[in-house]
Amino acid sequence: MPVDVLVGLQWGDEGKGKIVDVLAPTYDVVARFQGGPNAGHTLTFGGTKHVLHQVPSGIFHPHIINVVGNGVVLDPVVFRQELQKLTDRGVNWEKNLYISRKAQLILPSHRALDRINEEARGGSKIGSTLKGIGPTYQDKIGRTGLRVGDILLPDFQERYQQAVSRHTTLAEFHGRGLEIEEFEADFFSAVEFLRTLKLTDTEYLLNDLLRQGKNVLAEGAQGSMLDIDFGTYPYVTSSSTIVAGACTGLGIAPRHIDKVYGISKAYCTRVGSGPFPTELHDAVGEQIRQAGREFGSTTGRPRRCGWIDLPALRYSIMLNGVTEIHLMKADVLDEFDEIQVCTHYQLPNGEQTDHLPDHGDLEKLTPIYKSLPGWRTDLQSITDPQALPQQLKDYVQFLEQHLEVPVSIVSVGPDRVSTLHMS
Ligand code: 2SA
Ligand code: MG
Repeated sequence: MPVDVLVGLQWGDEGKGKIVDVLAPTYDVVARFQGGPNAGHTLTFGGTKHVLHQVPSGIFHPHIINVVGNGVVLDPVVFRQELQKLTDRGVNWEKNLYISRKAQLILPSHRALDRINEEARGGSKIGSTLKGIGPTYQDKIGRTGLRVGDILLPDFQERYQQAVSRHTTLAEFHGRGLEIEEFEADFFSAVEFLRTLKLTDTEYLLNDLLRQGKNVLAEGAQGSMLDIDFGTYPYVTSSSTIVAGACTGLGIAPRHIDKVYGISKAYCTRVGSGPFPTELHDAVGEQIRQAGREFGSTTGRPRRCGWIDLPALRYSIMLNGVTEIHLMKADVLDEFDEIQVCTHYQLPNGEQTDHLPDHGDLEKLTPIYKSLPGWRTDLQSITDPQALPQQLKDYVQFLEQHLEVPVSIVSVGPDRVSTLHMS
């Protein structure tokens, strides 16, 4: 039985949480394979908005097994808070939540280092969420990390102290102290809580479930343009956000993968620093930000806004082998007379290209736009795809032609019900 993978095609915040929630009823398992508390997946149903950071977005469906995979970096303090919030809302997650013993632990000192590293970068900050993501993955790859399973060992405390000593040295390199004492009691009480959860070898769990014929949805976080290899390096996150990351981040073989859902907004946003060719610094960008409520769901930072970027999308689609596109937040463009689509870039020497140059050169590009008529219709009230305005249908068709992948879902509002399945 297959694993379908859902990935963001842009710089994150494409609406992945909503789509996982909509697709979840047809899956038995939802699994997170990378990232950690930097993610903010927003789900809206029954008039209430829920934001998840580390808990997989299948958690609201009682029949779904939710897995935090080995590729994830887990902050026990944030995790406990999230689960407490779910309990307060009456969500019964205890039975259905499994955590990989191989997932990496985010320590208070990782969070401190994230801040120290960012401050040391001066004018070239990554725009990190300051959740400790980079330093934790650094320790993982450097083979010095602590894993979730380590909290069960009798010498966990010693291992923790060793890590803190190393981190203290790194902080001293920047002339700084870690200043984590006030967070440690909370960390250790969250670790106690984590011990009571289902910590397991989730690669066995997932492969057993696949053998039993269960369907798995792998839920990506951030976006393909933030991928550690293929994103706008170094302005990226520290994990493999593309489909390949689902194999290493869950322990499932590529041959199990079937559908790849590529999630894109009808426009484009980015939070944090780094190149963004179609960014709008004008009133139009501000109008998109206000209409789309484009503020970080983890940090509250205003997101940078711009038009949809087809060369960047084609790149993401290629890397992920996307089989269908879900076009999100179309309703945000309701008020525009014209919708711009970037089809190519112009290089400083006047040449045109539809390839993505490396990040330094990306900053020197001029996007070339094709203008399409806007629909000037309130989309949120539409529930039948046939009833969509012709201009939006034309927009979707234009995207399909240029991206060579069908758009199977158009989302016209945050609620579960505002999800139109195109045939
Ligand atoms: P980090 O913290 O090391 O992963 O940051 C590195 C870069 O990755 C970006 N990044 C994100 N971009 C969009 N959305 C993310 N999740 C939150 C959300 C972000 C928020 O859903 O809104 O609330 O601000 C996310 N996580 C990481 C980050 O901006 C850096 O550019
Ligand atoms: Mg988000």
